Amino acid sequence: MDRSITLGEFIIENQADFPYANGELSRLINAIQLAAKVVTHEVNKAGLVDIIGSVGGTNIQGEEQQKLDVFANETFINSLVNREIVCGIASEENDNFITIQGQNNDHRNKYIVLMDPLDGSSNIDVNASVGTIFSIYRRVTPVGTPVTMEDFLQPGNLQVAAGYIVYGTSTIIVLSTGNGVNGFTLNPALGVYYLSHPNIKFPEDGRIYSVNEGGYLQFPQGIKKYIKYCQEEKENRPYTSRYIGSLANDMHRNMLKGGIYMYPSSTKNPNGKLRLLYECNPMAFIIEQAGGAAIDGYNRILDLKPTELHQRVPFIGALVN
Ligand code: P6P
Repeated sequence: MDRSITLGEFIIENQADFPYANGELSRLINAIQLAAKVVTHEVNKAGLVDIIGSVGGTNIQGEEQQKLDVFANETFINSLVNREIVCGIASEENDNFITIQGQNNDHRNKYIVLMDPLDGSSNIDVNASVGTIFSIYRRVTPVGTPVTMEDFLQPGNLQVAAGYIVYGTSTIIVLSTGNGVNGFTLNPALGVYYLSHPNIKFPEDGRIYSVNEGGYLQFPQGIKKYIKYCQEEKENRPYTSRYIGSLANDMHRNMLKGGIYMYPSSTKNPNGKLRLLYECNPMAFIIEQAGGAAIDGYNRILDLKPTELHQRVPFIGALVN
């Protein structure tokens, strides 16, 4: 069996794919893969040490912060801050963005990262899979000045890279720099990620639909009709319903097996629940690179102009056939 290349080798071989490349991609992705290893270690022993449960606080989303949320957030931030690439970070767990001055306090770093450090954290206490979602942009305000909100409120079509990590039966980093989607599986014994899912593309067809059907009565009529369509005994239906409550894990499965994920608007949540900047945009970038489509019900997610750091939008991500 030919040896799969490592994530590091892959990044170096494809460095030229990253706009304005001068080794920054490898340092940025290196920071992310390192943090993912540390989070993997904690996730895998969460049941054994006092890391499960709530820290007693709530984040800006009004969601109870689980200890692993806080640990993952701090791990990714610390890993990114020390690599002289990133000038700002926004996180689901932080009310405002973080300005990174750089080692000479000169704000010379060029990239910003937005992230959901622990996606699906309600799964922690029941030993179900969780994830991390990240989005990378080049700053738009002048290098040498502190980042501003303008740097973070860029439309998703300006992302230079995006990806997610799923902490499941194995840890996989799925990444795109705009030239296709590739997945890398961690060998925990060696601490090395190997290219395990080259050039991921949605299958031509799929029979999985993912939605929290508990919200059915509050969904728009069109979503209700589509859910009933999935359930009809006709042609190759009923489809299979799969929903794990982690966008990264649900979309990872649907991208590999073929399917649709929906978190629609509802009478309870007119803008849905998912956050545009660090859940929907990075997942939409990956989905489109894998041959799928991602909309808010009417508009392409990547074309939406953000107005707030933690704004929510309805989200539908699916294969296109
Ligand atoms: P619900 C996790 O909190 C998340 O943001 C997504 O990862 C996930 O798909 C969704 O919310 C689950 O929300 O309302 O179905 O529990």
